[in-house]
Amino acid sequence: MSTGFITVAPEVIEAVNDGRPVVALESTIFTHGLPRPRNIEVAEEAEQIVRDAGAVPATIGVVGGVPTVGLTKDQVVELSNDDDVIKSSIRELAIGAVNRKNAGTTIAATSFLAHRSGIKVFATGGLGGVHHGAETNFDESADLLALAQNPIVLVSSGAKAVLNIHATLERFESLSVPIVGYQTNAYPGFYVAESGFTVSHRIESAADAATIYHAQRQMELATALLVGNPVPVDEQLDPSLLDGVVEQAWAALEEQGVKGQQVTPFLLEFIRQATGDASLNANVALYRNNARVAAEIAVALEASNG
Ligand code: PSU
Ligand code: MN
Repeated sequence: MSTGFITVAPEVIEAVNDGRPVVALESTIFTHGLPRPRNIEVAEEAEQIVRDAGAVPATIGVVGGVPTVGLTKDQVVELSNDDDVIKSSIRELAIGAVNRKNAGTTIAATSFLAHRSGIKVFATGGLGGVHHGAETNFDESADLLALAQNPIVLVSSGAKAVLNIHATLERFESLSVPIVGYQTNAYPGFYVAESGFTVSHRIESAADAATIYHAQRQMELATALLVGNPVPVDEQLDPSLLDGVVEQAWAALEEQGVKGQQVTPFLLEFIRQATGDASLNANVALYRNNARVAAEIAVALEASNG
C-alpha cells in the first residue's frame, strides 16, 4: 500500500490486519551504526531471528524519500551501500518528499512509522537520550519525546553508553515512559549488561510485557513501554574498558568539533575502532537478543488479544 508519501509492504499489512505478530526493526543501525559488509548481514539476520520466533519482520527506512515499512532485501542492500544515505528522525521524514534521498530511520522515526502502520513491537540496539553537556548544548535525542507519543513496546539494551544515563532516565520519568527490566533489576548498559542504574520494575516474561502493554492501551495512555533487555554477560564488552573509551570518544568529539546528528554515529564508530571491534561484537549480540525477545513479546501480545 502506498499513499505516495508512505509505503507499507503487503506482507506487513496482511499480518497487521489478521492480528498476527509483527516486529519493526530500524535502519539507522545498518546505515550509520555498523560497518560494511557486516551491516547487511546483521540486518538480514535480525529479520530471520524474528521469523524463526514466529513473527513477521518489518524493517523500516526511507527509500528515495519515501518512508517504507517492510523494506525488501534489495532495499536493505541499497540503503546499506549508499554513501549519501542520510539519518532521518521524525522531522526529516516529510522533507524526503522533496529531497528524494535514501535514509536510515532513527528510533524516533521508526517508532512513529511502526505505530502509524499498526505495528505494536519494535526491536533496536540502544536508545538515544540526553548527551553529556546537555545543560548547555541542549543535545537530547528526539527518541525521548517520540517514545512519549507512540504507544509501542520497544525492546532495547538500554540507552547508548555514550549518553548521560542518569539524565536520560530522569527525562523518561518526566515524560511518563515506563521502563521495565527483562529478567533483571538493572537498567542495561548497552555494550555491558548493567549501566549502574536500576529499573523501577522487573518483568519475567514476554507475557508480562504484553499485559502491561494492554493495560496502557486500556488506560488510553499514549506512551511506549520500554523493555530493557541486557546483552548476554558472556558477550558483553569488558566493563573495565568502557569508562575509559567513552571519555576518549568524547575528547575526540570535542577536538574535531562534531555536532548535531553526527554526534551519536561518531562516538560509536570511535569506540568500535578503539576497542578493536569488541564493541561491535557486543552491539551485534545484543541486537540479536533484542530481536528474539521482541518477537516473543509480539507473539504473546497477539495470543492475549483473544
Ligand atoms: N546506532 C548507531 N548510530 C546511530 C543510531 C543507532 O550506531 O546514530 C541512531 C539510533 O537510531 C537512535 C539515534 O535513534 O541514533 C539517536 O540519534 P540522536 O542522538 O542524533 O537522536
Ligand atoms: Mn542530537
